[in-house]
Amino acid sequence: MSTFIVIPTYNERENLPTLVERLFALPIDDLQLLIVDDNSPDGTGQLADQMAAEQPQKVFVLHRAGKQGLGTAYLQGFQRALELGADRVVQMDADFSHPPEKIVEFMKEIPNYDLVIGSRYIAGGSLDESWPFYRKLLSGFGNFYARTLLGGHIRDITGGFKMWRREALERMPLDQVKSNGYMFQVEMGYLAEQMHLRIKEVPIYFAERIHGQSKIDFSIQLEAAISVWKLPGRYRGLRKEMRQRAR
Ligand SMILES: Nc1nc2c(ncn2[C@@H]2O[C@H](COP(=O)(O)OP(=O)(O)O)[C@@H](O)[C@H]2O)c(=O)[nH]1
Ligand SMILES: [Mg+2]
Repeated sequence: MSTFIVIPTYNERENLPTLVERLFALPIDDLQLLIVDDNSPDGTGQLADQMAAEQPQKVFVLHRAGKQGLGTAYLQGFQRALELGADRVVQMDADFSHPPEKIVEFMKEIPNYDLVIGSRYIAGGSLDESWPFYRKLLSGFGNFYARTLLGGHIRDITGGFKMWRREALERMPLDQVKSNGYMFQVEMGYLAEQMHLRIKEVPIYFAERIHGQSKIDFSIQLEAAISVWKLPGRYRGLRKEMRQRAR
């Protein structure tokens, strides 16, 4: 069984080597990495190429011409991982906010689910202790806002640490997914529920990055807040189709 971890990177030179080391130290057979780099000015892409040259069966790199956003990085990464034969696909950030060791727990759950989500908003999950109150509030509110507007059961709808079963990703209408940034996570979660995927949330501690800087700015958050409203309308056809199939 092949497990692929898709890691989008933009200026993650200081994080990538340690992350790769930690991932390959996990007790998971047949683990492969796909790094999706957007021509990072700090040379992350070349660093990834070096790693791929050292372990050509285990590390793959997808280069894109410039910074094109997290959503399309994942969509192209998922497609490539499936082409390369992935049975399971993990999505995670490169900055250690998503604890690599949790993937072992995801592996235990995935035989019984289509999608496993690392969740900050279920019992046992939490945000970095050093975050100021307003930041926790903003994150919690954003998540609550999206969940309330969209309905559904996923507690951490804005989170980006997930494991997908191959068949589930293949069933998802990925060609219709339009959002980038935070909204990408929301759209994928919403779609997973509309497709009636079996979803499991596992608690995680979301740590603040130590090296490098966040690439997500206020405009991306604002875009997310507005476009949540548009999602149900955009997928009206899909929801109808799913209702008809259920009959
Ligand atoms: N390839 C690619 N990666 C990106 C882009 N934007 C962010 N990332 C990566 O996506 C992950 C999450 O981004 P980050 O800035 O940490 O978001 P935050 O944790 O919400 O502040 C990191 O691994 C980033 O390097 C992008 O436009 N292209
Ligand atoms: Mg981050």
